[in-house]
Amino acid sequence: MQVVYSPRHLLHDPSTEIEASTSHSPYEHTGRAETIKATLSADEQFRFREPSDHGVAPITAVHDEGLVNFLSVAWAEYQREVGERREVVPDIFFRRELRNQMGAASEPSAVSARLGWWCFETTTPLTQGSYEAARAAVDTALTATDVVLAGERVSYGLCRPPGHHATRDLYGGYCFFNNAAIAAHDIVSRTGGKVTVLDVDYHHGNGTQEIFYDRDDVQYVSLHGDPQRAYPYFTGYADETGSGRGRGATFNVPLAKRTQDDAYLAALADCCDEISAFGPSAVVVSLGLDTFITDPIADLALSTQGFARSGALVAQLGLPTVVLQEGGYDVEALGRNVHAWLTGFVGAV
Ligand code: SP5
Ligand code: ZN
Repeated sequence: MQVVYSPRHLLHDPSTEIEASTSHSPYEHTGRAETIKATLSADEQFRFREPSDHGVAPITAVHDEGLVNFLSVAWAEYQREVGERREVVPDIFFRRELRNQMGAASEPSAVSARLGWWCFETTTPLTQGSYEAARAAVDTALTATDVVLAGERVSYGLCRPPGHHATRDLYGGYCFFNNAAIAAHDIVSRTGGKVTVLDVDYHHGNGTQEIFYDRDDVQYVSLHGDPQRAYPYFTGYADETGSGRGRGATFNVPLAKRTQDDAYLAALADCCDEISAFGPSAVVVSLGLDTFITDPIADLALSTQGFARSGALVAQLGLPTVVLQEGGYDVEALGRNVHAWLTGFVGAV
């Protein structure tokens, strides 16, 4: 299997995360991608390559150009306007209700205001190299897509930072650009075929869902911790099924605390039935391993063997598959869990 990896992910190197009313070392850090790289490198069936530059056009095909432009200048602008900081986090968020009865808002010019305009939460600090790393993650996803469109059955893009929380015009949830959505849209625009994004990260991929919510050419299917108790809280409910032409092309399965392998695999089998009924020509998997039993920020209870079974079940769809890295924060187990999922897939082909 081809693995796409870029050392440029190291340029996104935050030292803090503001979460649960504390400032602590970040769950999403460089060591995550490095441990996955080390584990897969030790198995000769994984062949590594670096991504090629795909430019900005595939990004602005799914994201607001304003978000891309902002991220490209925000860190430097903050250093000039506010002061020298290692990393930059919003201290205000725009909410529509601030202007009730006062007409629409528009983007202000102050960088502090612009942060709150383009970001939705506090756990995604911008560092000096974050934009370059986020661009590399997109190139990683698009290069993995190229591998599959060239005829390989499956490829793996070791994307970092992850992507599925980034909406058309907001970043957050450790995500800047929505790598999976960009890849899915790229497949549709290059092949004309329908695509499914299957999201197995613990967290609902609110960004991917939003980007495709009204479209009938990209299906979004997700299993995740019930948003009644789990981040991102405001999306991922079972009654969110799409709108307009996209009605019926979104499928959410909220899961109970401590869900184990057998129950998870049964839910995943239902998802695979939905995918087969949609009839896509390719699948993009948002692969999060934060469903693992000892993940520090989640509460499901999958085992490493459960990941192997998940990969095998997805392979049984019989479709060209681009697997892209999302979350997974038990770093000690992360490499072997990714390895289990991918070898589970290959073993079932
Ligand atoms: C890509 C991805 O997995 N993003 C996840 C972002 C989640 N960030 C906030 C998590 C809040 C978790 N709070 C639980 C505290 C346990 N100590
Ligand atoms: Zn996650």
